[in-house]
Amino acid sequence: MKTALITGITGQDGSYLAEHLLALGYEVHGLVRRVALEDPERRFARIAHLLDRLHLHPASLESYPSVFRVVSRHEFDECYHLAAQSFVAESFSDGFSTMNTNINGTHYMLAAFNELQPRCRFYFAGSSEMFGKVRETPQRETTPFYPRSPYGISKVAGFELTRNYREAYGMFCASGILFNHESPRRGFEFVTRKITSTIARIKTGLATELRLGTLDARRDWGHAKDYVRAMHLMLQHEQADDFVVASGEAHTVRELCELAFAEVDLDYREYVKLDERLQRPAEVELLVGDAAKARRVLGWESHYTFTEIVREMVEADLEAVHPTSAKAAPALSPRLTLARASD
Ligand code: F7E
Repeated sequence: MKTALITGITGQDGSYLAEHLLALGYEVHGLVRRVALEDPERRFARIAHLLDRLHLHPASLESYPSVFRVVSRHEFDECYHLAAQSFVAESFSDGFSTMNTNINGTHYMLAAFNELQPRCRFYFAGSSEMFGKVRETPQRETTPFYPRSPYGISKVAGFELTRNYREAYGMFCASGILFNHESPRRGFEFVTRKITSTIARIKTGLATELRLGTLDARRDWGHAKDYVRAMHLMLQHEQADDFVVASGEAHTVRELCELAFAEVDLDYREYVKLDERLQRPAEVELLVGDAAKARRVLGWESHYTFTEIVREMVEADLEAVHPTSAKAAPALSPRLTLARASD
């Protein structure tokens, strides 16, 4: 049985990856912030159904000693470093925190593993935001980076740190350059979930409009479930390498609105209002990836289409606002394997 450590296990990707690895027979550990342990109902909502099968360890990506402690006490075959401040707009408001968490946090993880478990395979969550003001279309592994936000800059730094540990110390370090990936577990601040959750509120009379910063930005949207399988495949490959993971299709925010509103027989033009306060100081106009290398080398393929993702998200948000079936909230298991307070 392999053992994996996931940072960011309470997030969208972390929760799907934990499910995937458990299904493959892994022993799954997660790093969680102490504040999350104090508020498990809310903070562990995405992993509530898995809690009695996970090993969670309190640590902060802002504290090297706390990361070092966890890595010194447990042996891991694979580490998936997903934790980050991942909201691009927020990185303009507080670039310093984004840089601190995303760059130093990655460096702490790499340094701790290099010191204590250099044979552990390491995955870094890179991002299409590293391409920013794109130099070529579609973007592939060889496309030069031109980040347009503190978030994008922090991911370029994390990517370069990861590559440097691979080249300098011979560690198995791989980066996924993942394009936007969504699901019903997406945070409400991201545009897909903002749209689908607001549609559910409009449909049930709880909201009357949807305010957005732009309708013209184009993104390559895939499903998070498909993308976590690519993360795992990267660490099974014989050689550490970097891979673009994308659907290869670009859609505008306008098309996303049109499709999502049409799911509930509404016309987006009657509800969507442009609000310049939601515009970013520097927008990334177009991202669309070429995942040919991941398909060819890893045998990765995606299962969900853009329409299926949008439909699933609208349906899930409608169900959340107005449940048709009385589903009991999963109770937190008393068997939750929490590391000791001193861990
Ligand atoms: O924005 C536009 C916005 O916040 C998508 C993160 O996972 O993917 C994500 O980054 C687009 C942008 O995601 C609103 O300006 C318009 O052009 O959903 P988003 P993102 O910034 O692309 C990458 C790959 C990551 O790595 C990131 O961590 O939609 N947009 N109006 C808006 N976006 C938001 N959030 N809210 C609006 O009102």
